[in-house]
Amino acid sequence: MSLLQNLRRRLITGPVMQDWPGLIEAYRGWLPVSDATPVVTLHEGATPLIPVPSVAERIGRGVKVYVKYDGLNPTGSFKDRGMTMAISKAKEVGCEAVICASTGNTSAAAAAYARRAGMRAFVLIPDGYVAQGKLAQALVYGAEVLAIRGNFDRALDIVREAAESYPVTLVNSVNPYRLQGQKTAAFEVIDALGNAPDWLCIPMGNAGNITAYWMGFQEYYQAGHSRTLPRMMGFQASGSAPLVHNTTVEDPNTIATAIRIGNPVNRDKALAAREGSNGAFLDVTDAEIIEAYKLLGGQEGIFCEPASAASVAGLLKRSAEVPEGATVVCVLTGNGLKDPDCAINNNDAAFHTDLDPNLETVAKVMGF
Ligand code: AN7
Repeated sequence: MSLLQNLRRRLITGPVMQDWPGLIEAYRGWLPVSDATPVVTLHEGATPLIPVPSVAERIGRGVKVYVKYDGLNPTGSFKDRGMTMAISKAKEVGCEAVICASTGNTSAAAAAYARRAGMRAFVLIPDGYVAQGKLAQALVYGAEVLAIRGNFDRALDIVREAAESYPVTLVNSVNPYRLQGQKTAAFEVIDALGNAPDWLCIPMGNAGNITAYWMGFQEYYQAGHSRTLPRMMGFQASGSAPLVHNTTVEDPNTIATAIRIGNPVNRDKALAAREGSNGAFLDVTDAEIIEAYKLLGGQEGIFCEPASAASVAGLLKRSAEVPEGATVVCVLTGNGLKDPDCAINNNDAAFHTDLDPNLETVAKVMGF
């Protein structure tokens, strides 16, 4: 039975998804693992590809738009895809501690998988710039959290040096196993659509994910699982857009703290993905990010974090260029629950407070 048939069988038999084994088992033949690799998994992957008609309607011309909702992974972001691989490979060689710098999601995923594997997890974060949900996760998952007076880029410099000097394995996306795991998201998109989309819209921070998707699309294409390759459309926040402007940003700033990164480590690979796919990079303002964030939440029932909404904001900004009848996939990299402060401060909800506790008052507010 081919891998694809095997996957389909998994998806249509028995209680829904009950036997999804996690992405290493599902895509074992495509990943650098062997029988000697102890698989550390939280059964990540197999996230849904959801149509978003309200976004498609804004573009018109028969364009179909889906979101790849990777915020439904076990720790709430796409980082789990890379971390199951990085931690499994670290465990394979007897590693006892891992370290990462993080704007939040990597730290949550590293902590969860490392602790599950019985390792210590050290995470360096920019003090005051990590969303509450992510910080809560790192603490609950048992990481040793070091908040520095400095931004993500500085934290990454430090952990790279630490990994050279001390017995700790670096699990940022400079670790090649991370991207290997993350490329499976592209496999899932093709498995779901039967072909690659015309456009793949994705937020960029360190640009590991765009690199991994491009790798995955190319591998499936070369194996004949897709007839086409997508254009890779990468988006950054205007206050933190080093790839868009081909520069380094000393003091990046955006409401989308996940992608508050001024000097992306995967810069060259991201540029190669853009070149190779005839893609494009563009920046979106915080206001545009929040508009897309509210549209997804309020019209589609899909709650993502602001960094993730950059993919939809970017698509809407470039909508005039989408070919008629095209299929577009926007990657929603993280769950909205990660950043409750952003949600509370950016919504158009009717939130009535301090009401008298009786039916009359409630009915009056309801307009009855
Ligand atoms: C929700 O957690 O860099 O371009 O330290 O959390 O692969 O870096 C997070 C990045 C997009 C950007 N969306 O991905 C970290 C971190 C969300 C993210 C990105 C991140 P890359």
